[in-house]
Amino acid sequence: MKPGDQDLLIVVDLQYDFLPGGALAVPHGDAVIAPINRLARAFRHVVLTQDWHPAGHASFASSHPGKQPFDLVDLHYGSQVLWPDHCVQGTKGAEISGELNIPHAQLVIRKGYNEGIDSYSGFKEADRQTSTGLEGYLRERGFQRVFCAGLALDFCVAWTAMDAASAGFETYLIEDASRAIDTNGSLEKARQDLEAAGVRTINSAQIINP
Ligand code: VGL
Ligand code: ZN
Repeated sequence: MKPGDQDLLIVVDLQYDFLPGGALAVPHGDAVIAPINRLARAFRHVVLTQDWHPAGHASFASSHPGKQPFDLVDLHYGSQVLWPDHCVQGTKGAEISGELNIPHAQLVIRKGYNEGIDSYSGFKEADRQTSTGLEGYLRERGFQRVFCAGLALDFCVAWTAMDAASAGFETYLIEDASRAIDTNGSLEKARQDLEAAGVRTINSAQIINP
């Protein structure tokens, strides 16, 4: 499993708003920082994703009068979980954590910047049509295997991994380097969807101490 030149690590949404004290803090989200820093040293190629919403984004409960965070609404592309305002462009909460130590990361791909469409996946927005361009980048770079880790396991990490798999990359989700939000059964559902998509779950020890 030792990473080679055609392997890519995607570090998903390691931003202050998903860390303790943040607007949408993932329980124990900070526990992923040390394993991700260790993993990143084993990968020559690393890409970061960054959730990057305009104020008033359609995924914010505050944009829907009478709704609360974690409620569901129907948007034009389907069902959408509503969130507290988070990762607003240019704010501290949207910054990638300074504790992440990956100076060799090659690309930061932003997502969720279209006001009316959410984007859990680093590849494709929630309308399942609009592309971020990441698939073309990975293809052009010649990567074959994609390893995903970060926050949150049941949303942005899962969707990114599933889209990597459906784009034809051999895809792994590194469980001990990810943490879930787990709202309304989302973690169990993500596990089923990941398995159905052919994403393999592994632990960082299988990469670092093979
Ligand atoms: C995420 C909910 C809303 C994530 C992003 O990074 O998993 N979750 N926006
Ligand atoms: Zn978001």
